[in-house]
Amino acid sequence: MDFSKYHGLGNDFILVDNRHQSEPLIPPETAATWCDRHVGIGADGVIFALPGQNGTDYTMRIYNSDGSEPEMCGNGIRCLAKFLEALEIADGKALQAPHTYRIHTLAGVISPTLQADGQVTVDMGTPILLAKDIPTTLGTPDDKVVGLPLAVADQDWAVTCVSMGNPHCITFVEDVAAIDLEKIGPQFEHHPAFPQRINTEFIQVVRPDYLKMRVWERGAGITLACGTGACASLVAGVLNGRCDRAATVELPGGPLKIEWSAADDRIYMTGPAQLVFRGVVA
Ligand code: ZDP
Repeated sequence: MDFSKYHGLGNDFILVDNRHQSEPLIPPETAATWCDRHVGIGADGVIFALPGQNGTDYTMRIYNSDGSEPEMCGNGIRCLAKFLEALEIADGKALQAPHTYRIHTLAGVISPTLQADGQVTVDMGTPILLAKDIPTTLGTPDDKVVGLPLAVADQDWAVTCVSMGNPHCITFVEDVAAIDLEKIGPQFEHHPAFPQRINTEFIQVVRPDYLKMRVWERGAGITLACGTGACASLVAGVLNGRCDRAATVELPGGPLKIEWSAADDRIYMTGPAQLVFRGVVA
């Protein structure tokens, strides 16, 4: 079977041309094997380009490297946009930048735009803030969760929760480099306060327009970047009065530009996506 390997700031994905069938061509267990960096291709997830639904151009589905299925993937959808462009060009279609795709996801319609300079800007939709919708049992169901205490690894963390379709828990720290991610990440992910598990972002505010982030991803562990996480972190920064509505978020794999538009309440994420190689898997 043919695949393409892409990455967005080192968050890497296996892309599958699934345009002729509305169910993913491989089951989650196979995806987990493909993601294995020793016996597989190696990736943080597998993304399927499926036929569109409800008038959209395409549908995106994704499996994490552990085989679980998240609702959305910010770096992944930039990779998907580049992958679709390559598929369409191979089909003889002439594309002109800027070019926007409307993609059906489990988090609603998300629209990536391929820019003339090669970057991809994604309309990530509006953030979801009520505790019951994250979901989390922290605070009260019909309220936002902003700076509430959560006990993890014998420490109280002030956490803010934001869903970008997928759930995120954000905490602000003095120094992201000092965080023992490997140890505390899993304890956040599996904390009983998060019934759907959680992605956790540790954020150091360098300036109001510049954040440094490290992430422990649900179903994937430590990754070099997380697009939905960068968006959720900027929202958390604004809700806590710690950052501007537009900022650069520096991830281990490089920077993303994030803006939470005051005009339409939507989040816009701009960053790169790159083809690494194409291959055939046994
Ligand atoms: O929500 C989850 O289970 C995440 N692991 C999904 C992947 C998110 C991602 N890193 C992103 O860029 O948004 C791909």
